[in-house]
Amino acid sequence: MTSKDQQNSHQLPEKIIFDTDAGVDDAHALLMLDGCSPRRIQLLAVTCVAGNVKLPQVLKNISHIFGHCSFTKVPIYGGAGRPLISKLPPGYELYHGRDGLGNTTTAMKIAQASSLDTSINAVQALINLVQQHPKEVNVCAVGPLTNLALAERLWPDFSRNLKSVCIMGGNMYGEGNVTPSAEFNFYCDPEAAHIVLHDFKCEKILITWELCKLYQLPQENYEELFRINTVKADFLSRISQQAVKVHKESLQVCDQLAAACACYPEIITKATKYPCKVSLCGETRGQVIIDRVNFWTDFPPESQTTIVEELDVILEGRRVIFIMCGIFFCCSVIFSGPFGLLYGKSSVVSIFLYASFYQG
Ligand SMILES: [Ca+2]
Repeated sequence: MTSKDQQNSHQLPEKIIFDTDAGVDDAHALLMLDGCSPRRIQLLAVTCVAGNVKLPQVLKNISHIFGHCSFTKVPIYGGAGRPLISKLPPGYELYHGRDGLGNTTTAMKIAQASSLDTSINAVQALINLVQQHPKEVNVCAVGPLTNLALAERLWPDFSRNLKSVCIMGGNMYGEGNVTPSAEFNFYCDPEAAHIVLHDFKCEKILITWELCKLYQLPQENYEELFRINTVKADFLSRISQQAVKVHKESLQVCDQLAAACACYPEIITKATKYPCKVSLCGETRGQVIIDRVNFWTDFPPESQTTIVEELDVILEGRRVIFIMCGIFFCCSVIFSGPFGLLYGKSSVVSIFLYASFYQG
């Protein structure tokens, strides 16, 4: 990035680590980060964790995704192969496919990404990178939080030296998607989620399951996106076919929102900080418990979590595409055609994805 670019973007790119379990929405999110790089973000590393699929398949999937983006030199690290205490639950195969990417990789021999670094574990890589860039690193965490919890336990100053962590996981009204009360990422490793929500001392932004349900991508939008004639659009279309078979009327958007908020936190228009914990027992295991009425008087204020309640995806989304595509406002007519104001809450995702596709 030239100094002129930096001047134009009014700020240095944010340093981001993408912590992932490599499902379909993780792939969308990673390509969105690609669309924001290098102008808005600098991706320091991809750290992998077992979740949607087992760890070897996560690494295979990330290698596959890297074949469709420009992050070829970004190091990939393998992390926790299972949750801290519980057994990894079955992934949502019906949606993500047996391989996590819509059954598109099962029969394929995928070349290992050249940037896969097996010399250290993802947990150590997280610690090293935060030590190299204290208070500058933002983690976008879109899988179970096992790697982050282990990093905090290995180095107790880990979270204190993070800039922020933007998490897709948990819930704000107790609604679940794998049990009546638990969302998948938090249900995979409730103890790890509890450590992050209770102990982490950096800014924590939580993109909950209920928020994601508000911003699904309607069928007419995702079909339009998948028809765009680029390598990225073709890839995302192929890996998403299994998912849209299950929910034909809309494409579920989860990890994409975490990536959007990590790159453009200004799209968050309504959010409240609360003391949060995670239920570790019984039928509510994995559910986020939010203290909205100040029962936990000893809860440290620096450990509170920001629960995102609304996103202004329309205006900011339009601005985002101008920044990412490097075009002037007068071109907005061209780009806001099918993805403009009329599409309401889903526009940001359309626009982010569109920008990713547009770049190629
Ligand atoms: Ca994920």
